[in-house]
Amino acid sequence: ITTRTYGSRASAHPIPVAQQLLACCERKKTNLCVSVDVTKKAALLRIADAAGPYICCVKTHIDIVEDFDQDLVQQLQALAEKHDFLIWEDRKFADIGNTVRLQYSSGIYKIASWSHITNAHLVPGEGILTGLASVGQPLGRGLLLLAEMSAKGNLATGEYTAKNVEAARRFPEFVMGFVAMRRVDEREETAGGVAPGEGADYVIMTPGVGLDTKGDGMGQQYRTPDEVIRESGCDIIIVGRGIYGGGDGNPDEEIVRQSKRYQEAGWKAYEERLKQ
Ligand code: UP6
Repeated sequence: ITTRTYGSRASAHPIPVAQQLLACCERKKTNLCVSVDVTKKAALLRIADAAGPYICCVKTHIDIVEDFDQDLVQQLQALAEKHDFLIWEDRKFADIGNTVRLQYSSGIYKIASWSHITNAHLVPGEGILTGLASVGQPLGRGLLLLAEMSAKGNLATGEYTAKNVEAARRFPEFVMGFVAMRRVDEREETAGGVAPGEGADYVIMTPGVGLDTKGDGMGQQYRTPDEVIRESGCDIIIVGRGIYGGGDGNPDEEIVRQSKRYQEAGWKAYEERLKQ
């Protein structure tokens, strides 16, 4: 588990978007990414604006927004400027290289044109990375591989997780890290890992974070910021319903209150980790 600061990791990182993310964590003293899973444009923008001061990243599922338009993208980009955060479209690409190349660049959403970060499953093999990198790398985008998942009974374990780490090492200018539940890049249980401090520096971004509940009745499993950041060595906590509350979202005051609460808990866990 790394005890280096976000700031020192930012300056040494080879991928510009990872530098930006880590530098933003250091500057704003936050390792919180808010996941805004709402179906209305106005709700998405409202939540991103309210949470904005307390976060390093907004994660979207753009294909659930019923009234999506180009203006949503422009307004979200303006909020990212205003509040100093990055945008991650949680697209979870999972097709062959040629198909994902088109899904990433084209269609209604043109994800690569506005999303600093996106992510992919390695199920189709490394061709998916060749396809996505052909679009994203020239634009300075970064990719996360889903090496592990938070949901109960998920199949991203063991040898599959290790294969994700091995594949990432073959795309050092594009794969900036992993969605994972622990430091999968370090050699403990993972065959694909190396010893702490050796090899590339990956950003581990971790969903399934909540302070008030253990699950959602649909397989989601929640851990606390302390378990995720200090005990498991992950870098970024991703919080959705714990902040926006489900539906069209909590009122602004509640979003601000919860964002501050998770920011503080995540940062405290990080400071404790630095002392270990
Ligand atoms: N997400 C997970 N688990 C994973 C990968 N991604 O929960 O393994 C995503 C979900 C959702 C968010 O798609 O957008 O993280 C979690 O939301 P929640 O905090 O409301 O459960």
